[in-house]
Amino acid sequence: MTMTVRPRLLGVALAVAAGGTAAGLAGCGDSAPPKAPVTVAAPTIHDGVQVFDVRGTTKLTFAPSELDAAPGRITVNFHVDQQSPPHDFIVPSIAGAKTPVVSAGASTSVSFRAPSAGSYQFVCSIHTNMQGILKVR
Ligand SMILES: [Cu+2]
Repeated sequence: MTMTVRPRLLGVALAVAAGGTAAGLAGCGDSAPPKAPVTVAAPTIHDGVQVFDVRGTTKLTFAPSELDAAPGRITVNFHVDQQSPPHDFIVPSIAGAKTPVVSAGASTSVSFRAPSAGSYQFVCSIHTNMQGILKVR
């Protein structure tokens, strides 16, 4: 009898230990690249144009990093934070959705037409891990 009880107890103990280890590793052992928390923005509408204010940050992120839009005209007002490296804002799959490189403390804007529904990645051409998503619904 004790021969069957002991392995069970041992098994439970190992399961708990393994679970604890897995949970402990989940935070830093994930295979996905490190990402800033996703911040989602809805546009303000000016004369039928969807306007988003997007910042390039000192941490090499876009803020917000997700833009929720409908098909149609979009303007992105792009500002680069003080003390930040220069950034640009580019949606590679949408023609004309590209700003010049902007220095710390400066701003620019770009207007383009959001195509049909879908998810369109935007990037900074200087910092390859600096990405966001334009969601067109
Ligand atoms: Cu950048």
